[in-house]
Amino acid sequence: MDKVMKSADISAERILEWGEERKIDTCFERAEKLKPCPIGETGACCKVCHMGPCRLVGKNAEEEGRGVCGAQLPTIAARNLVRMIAGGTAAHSDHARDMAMTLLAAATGEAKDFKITDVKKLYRVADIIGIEFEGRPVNDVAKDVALKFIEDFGRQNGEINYAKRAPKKTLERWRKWGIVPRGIDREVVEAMHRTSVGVDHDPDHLLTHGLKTALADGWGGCMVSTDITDILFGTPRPVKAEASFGIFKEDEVNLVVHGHEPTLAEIIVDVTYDPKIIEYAKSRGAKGINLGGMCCTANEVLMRHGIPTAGGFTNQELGIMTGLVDALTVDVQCIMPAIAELSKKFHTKIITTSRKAMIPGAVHVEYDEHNAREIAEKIVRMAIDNYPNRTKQGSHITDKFPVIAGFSHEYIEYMQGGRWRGSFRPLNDAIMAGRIRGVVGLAGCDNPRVPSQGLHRYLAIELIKNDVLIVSTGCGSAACGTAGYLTPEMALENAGPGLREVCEAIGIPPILHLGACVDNSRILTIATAMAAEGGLSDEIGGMPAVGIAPEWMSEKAIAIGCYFAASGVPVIFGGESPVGASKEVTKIMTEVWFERFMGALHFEPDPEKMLAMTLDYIDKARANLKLRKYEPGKFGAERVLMDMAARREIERAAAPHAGVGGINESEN
Ligand code: SF4
Ligand code: MSK
Repeated sequence: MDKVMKSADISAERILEWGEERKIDTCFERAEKLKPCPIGETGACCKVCHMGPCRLVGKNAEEEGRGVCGAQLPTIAARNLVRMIAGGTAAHSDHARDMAMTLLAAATGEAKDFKITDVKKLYRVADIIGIEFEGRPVNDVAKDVALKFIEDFGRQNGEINYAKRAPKKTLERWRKWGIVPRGIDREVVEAMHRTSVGVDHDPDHLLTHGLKTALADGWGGCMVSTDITDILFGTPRPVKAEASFGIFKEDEVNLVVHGHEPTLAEIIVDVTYDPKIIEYAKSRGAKGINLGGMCCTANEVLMRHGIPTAGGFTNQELGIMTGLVDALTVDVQCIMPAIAELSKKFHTKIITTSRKAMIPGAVHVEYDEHNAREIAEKIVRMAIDNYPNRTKQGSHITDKFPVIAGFSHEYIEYMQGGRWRGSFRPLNDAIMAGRIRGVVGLAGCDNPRVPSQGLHRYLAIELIKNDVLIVSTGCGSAACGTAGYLTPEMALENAGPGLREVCEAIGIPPILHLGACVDNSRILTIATAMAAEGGLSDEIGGMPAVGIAPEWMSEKAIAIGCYFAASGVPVIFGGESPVGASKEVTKIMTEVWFERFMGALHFEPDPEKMLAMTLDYIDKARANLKLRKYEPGKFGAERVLMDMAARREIERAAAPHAGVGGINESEN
């Protein structure tokens, strides 16, 4: 990061320069013009009633300042944060609800275009939540699984289904502090109630409910969504694809899926392979149809079908500015309303599809899971019909990089021993021996208020140099992908000696792309498996593991950060702290949460300090676990890592007629 740029992505920067010459505004210019309000930014503004907004500023604001009702700064900052958690939880969990409804409709035959793709995963999930599956028709099991998950939203008392999936000691901590979620909707509603005027004023009490709500997101909404998506569309395993603006083709119809929910996008993928649709594209002068993605819908179809991605959040306007996007179809979340106005300068058609999300200026084609294929076909035809309208207007920047994505929990287990011996033992052993120093979840949005994607990239390189294995999700993955970081060669070129050996032996990149924002739940289940495997911590807390969201912007990121903290992971966010005005709230979220849950949520704008804090947390966890002190290039004894060829040999011997390529070949 020698030069201060708007984006650390060279292609993005070139498109921005092209746009600047033509006075085309993007989020980058708007971020420059519109500085954040310093009072709201640090959590010191309350507007939950119309006696306010009350802004608690000044030297003694924390001790002496009061709003009109008498609320003090810690109460106000805590309330603001809890409302962010509630917003983020609502977003992920409403997505999960839609997935559960689709599973139910697929199981009952009402959504004829959907089917159960991964039966093995369905059975695994059924087993965890106590649904009988042996000897029963697949759709009956799927229906019961869907109904049981739907209960998680409206349950009034008790515990969400997946609470019991957490390590026993982690669950005990949650029970001790009263933060096991009852039902997802209940926790969100209670968060809104407690933070409305004149209700809960104790910052610690408020934040404790914030953690309960966040856990409803992580171990409820996100985990439910990940698992149902795998059941419906297949559990990901590594696929090769490409990333950045060069995924768009000059001579084909470019259709982009953007947002978060994978259901419509999955059917669109299918439609683009339909020979009659391809013929239709050719009749309009194109050589074919090229599907690409943006943000987390991109991550979903990238992981399962190798559909290329144009990148994350801040790339959405820039994608349109290539002039090559014939249609951009959006579902929900992280969609900038600015794209509708921007698209008028080009030929791009913006198509909104969710009944929950419309944008003035966009065309609305409402998605309905009962009629998915017909709607998907209509959208693809709209893109094709718009292809002849393409003009020369546009930056036509076309760089791209190879990526490997698709590392589900199940595949990571498989790659450490194969179909018959899969486990997390080799990973735990490599950490114990000091070959891998620790694990970092690099997640969250990219943000135009910093050199966008730059903090992700800086931290990714520095961490792997330090033998830290990275698991990434959401726009963090996109930032790494559009830099060419998601390839095994990355390990050869940049990883420390221990991590490089591990990556070479298994044939993996040092940065594992785990999926979309909701797939942060995969990190929770991986950490749980590592705890169960033994040799490290017997709960998620205490592992040499840290979560980082260096460029976060969304309320969802706050909910994710808090569910990791409550699960026992120290988390470091970039940017100004949204509770920075209150020392008391900051102390609760760092020191008090660490004492209770072994997790914390820090905010640190300086990337070098973020890196130092991360390595410090990892090294302290190693010391507390009495693991070998990490020294680059010096390792303790550990079992030999099996390479891919050795693993296949074992599988051939154990099951000579079975496929050897993946975890659930027969079902996918
Ligand atoms: Fe002001 Fe209290 Fe109303 Fe908040 S709740 S806006 S602090 S009067
Ligand atoms: S899309 S929440 S900008 S990660 Fe999941 Fe990216 Fe953040 Fe949205």
